[in-house]
Amino acid sequence: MLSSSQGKLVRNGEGKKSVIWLEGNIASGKTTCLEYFSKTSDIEVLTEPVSKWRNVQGCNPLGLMYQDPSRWGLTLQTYVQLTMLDRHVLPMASPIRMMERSIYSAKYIFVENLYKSGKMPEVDFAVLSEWFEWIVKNIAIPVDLIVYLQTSPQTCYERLKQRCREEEKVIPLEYIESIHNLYEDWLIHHKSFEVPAPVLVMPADHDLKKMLHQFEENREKILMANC
Ligand code: DCP
Repeated sequence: MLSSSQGKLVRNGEGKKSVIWLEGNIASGKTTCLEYFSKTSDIEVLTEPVSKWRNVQGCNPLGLMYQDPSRWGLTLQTYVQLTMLDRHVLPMASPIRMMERSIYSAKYIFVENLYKSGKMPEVDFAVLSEWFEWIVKNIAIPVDLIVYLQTSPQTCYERLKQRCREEEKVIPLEYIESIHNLYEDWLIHHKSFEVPAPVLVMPADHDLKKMLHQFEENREKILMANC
């Protein structure tokens, strides 16, 4: 049994741990949500290793991928797969872990998008797919709840333009729409791939104030994922 009040978590029941994945489109507000829950004691928050994707030994695979996806998509996504796996297997430091995205969305959303849009050669897709299948078959990737920040592509596009991350300046609305459709097919319509845990859908087009209110409203549901 677990209860929480004013950011303090009270957990009864020995040794039960829970893992929550926070999923959503580019610029859907994942960072804000993670920041919010990071203030709760007994939760560890793992952000997406974007800084590594922008700088691996002095190279920027994220930037290269946006410049020339056909050439660099495999490079970026191989590194994403490695860095996400590294996050998944990290021993848990708290009873609850909330992590930004997962090795699953890396494959089911981003790799799939590159391939489906004709920007990833078949051989690259095949190699990444075999790597992914091997990993999920042989390595335990725990998850108890998926929180999906559901946005409209237009909202994400506006937020993306506002935050002005250098590499992302070339992203068109159509790219955000494709990512949105893949997420919806996966987590809402259950039309594409296996969904490895129950999904909590949180509408996320709202302004900051309303989003913070919604996080608070859903606090118990999220933190009790495994109870
Ligand atoms: N990305 C990618 N392939 C993946 C995962 C992410 O190409 N498998 C890209 C999309 C973005 C960048 O990495 O350009 C970072 O992802 P987000 O924008 O979703 O991460 P943020 O931390 O910026 O999310 P948010 O704005 O929701 O807080």
